[in-house]
Amino acid sequence: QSGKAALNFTPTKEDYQKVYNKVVELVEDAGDYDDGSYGPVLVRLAWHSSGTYDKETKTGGSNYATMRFEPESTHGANAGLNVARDLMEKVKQEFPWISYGDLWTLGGVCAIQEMSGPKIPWRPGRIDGFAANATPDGRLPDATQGADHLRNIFYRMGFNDQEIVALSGAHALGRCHPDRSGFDGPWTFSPTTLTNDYYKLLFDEKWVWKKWNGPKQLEDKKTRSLMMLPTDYVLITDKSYKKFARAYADNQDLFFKDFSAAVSRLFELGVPESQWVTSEPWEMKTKEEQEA
Ligand code: CCH
Repeated sequence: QSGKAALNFTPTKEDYQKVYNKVVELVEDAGDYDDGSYGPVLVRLAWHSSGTYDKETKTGGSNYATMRFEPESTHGANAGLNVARDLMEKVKQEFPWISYGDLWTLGGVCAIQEMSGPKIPWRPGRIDGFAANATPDGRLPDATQGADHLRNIFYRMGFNDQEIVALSGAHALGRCHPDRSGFDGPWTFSPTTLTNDYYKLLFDEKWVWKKWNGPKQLEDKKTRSLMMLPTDYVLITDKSYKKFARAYADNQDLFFKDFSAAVSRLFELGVPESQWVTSEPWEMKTKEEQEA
């Protein structure tokens, strides 16, 4: 579409499905990047663009996609997310009518679903904002801290302990990069497939502090190839978190159900009700379902 056509165009669910399908194409075309997929870093972009929300002041969240602007783009927590933003820019060029907030969250939904995760109900309606809509640094969690810090951060977004534990299961995906966060390594042996292995490994492996010059992180004693952040480890040391972590370790269906609900809500944080184009979120089709 030309820029002019884009202005007069009211996209339908089918148009958003086309955007989804374009993301699938790009995610799979990752070559040697990380574990052969851009999926995990797209999930992280969607999460970091949403997780700045503060329910008291109703600031932050996915509405305005303010991570496009400095200084938010250079906030320490967002290091490396330029990879994901640049990838999404290729989608934006083909579908200029979509807002960045819708694009980034739909990218996260697509990545989760295509990496064997549950359906994440999603709907469009976010609008592009300005640098002035950005929130100050420090709203995203700090991996070196503990259980209370996680509560402070996630309660501010409006989540409870169960949802904190469910959302953390995203760390079944992807890895830490020394040149981004300083931490190193993946959480699971299958970082491009969503499973409940993150919880299982937390309980089943013996976790010891890694001896190195980097930031404090744990490694599994047996293979020393997996990692946990201090904030991951509190999910089995804090009594309230542990109960939910155990339930998710024992039941992947339960994890998927709760993860889907919590992520769907996460990606909607900060969007005024009046902006949604539909009252009921949609389930976008996976590539596999469309081929069937
Ligand atoms: Fe996370 N995450 N995350 N995380 N995260 C990192 C990577 C990923 C924390 C810290 C880190 C969530 C919650 C938390 C993903 C999704 C979610 C990294 C490594 C750190 C550090 C970054 C790097 O070096 O590239 C902390 C602390 C919390 C506290 O709760 C939540 C919630 C989600 C999504 C729902 C994903 C996916 C990655 C992998 C990214 C990649 O590039 O592989």
